Amino acid sequence: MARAMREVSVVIPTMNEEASIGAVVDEVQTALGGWDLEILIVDTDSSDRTRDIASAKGARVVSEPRRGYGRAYKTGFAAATGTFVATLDADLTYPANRFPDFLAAVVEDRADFVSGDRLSALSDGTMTGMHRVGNEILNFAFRSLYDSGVRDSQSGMWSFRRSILPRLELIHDGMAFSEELKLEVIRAGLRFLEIPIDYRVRVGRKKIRSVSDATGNLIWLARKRVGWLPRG
Ligand SMILES: Nc1nc2c(ncn2[C@@H]2O[C@H](COP(=O)(O)OP(=O)(O)O)[C@@H](O)[C@H]2O)c(=O)[nH]1
Ligand SMILES: [Mg+2]
Repeated sequence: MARAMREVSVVIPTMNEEASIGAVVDEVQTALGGWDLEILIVDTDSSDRTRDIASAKGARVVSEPRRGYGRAYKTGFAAATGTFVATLDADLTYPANRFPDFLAAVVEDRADFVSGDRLSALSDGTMTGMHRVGNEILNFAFRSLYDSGVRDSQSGMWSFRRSILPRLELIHDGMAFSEELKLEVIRAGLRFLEIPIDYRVRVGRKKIRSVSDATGNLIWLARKRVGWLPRG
């Protein structure tokens, strides 16, 4: 049966996030109370109560057994029905209450893609020193290789019109999906806007392997720059 089109689909990847997913769904529902809203949880084999909590609160749970942050987003985007798409992590780090500002920029046609910038106003202790340094190395590489002014290349809070997706070539299944998406938006000639946001301390255990994911992202950035990428 075809699903009714929604105004906005909020896509949230999850893997064992029972400590935070309920509060994240609550925050999204509060923030977007005035919108015709669907919340999609894209879940990879959670063995805790993540799925139950999300569905009890009215979210739709989409199963994606294939591992990977990027894989989860591609599946979630394909399942979304909204005219607009908004995203964030399931770990309570991103401020869902800023979604109205993000979406307003797209609705009012000030931007095609809005991304939260966590780094311009980062409070002490929110990211570990290593996490911060890793982010800055990746941002430096991103800006140098692509001559772009993007401040926070690894941010995962976005809003955009779903109709831009066919213009983007999204290949990466892992954490580098975040930078790939931003680069594709820019490459497609779409208007990219960053909005500074408050970033909070993570609830629950992080899923990235900081050093190997960061190294993988760096190698991937360089390969994309020279057009030498594995397909599929
Ligand atoms: N479905 C799915 N979600 C994932 C996977 N890896 C990470 N996530 C989710 O993606 C989001 C980002 O992961 P997180 O550990 O917070 O990474 P960080 O914010 O970069 O430190 C969280 O909501 C995770 O639960 C995966 O393989 N599958
Ligand atoms: Mg996170």
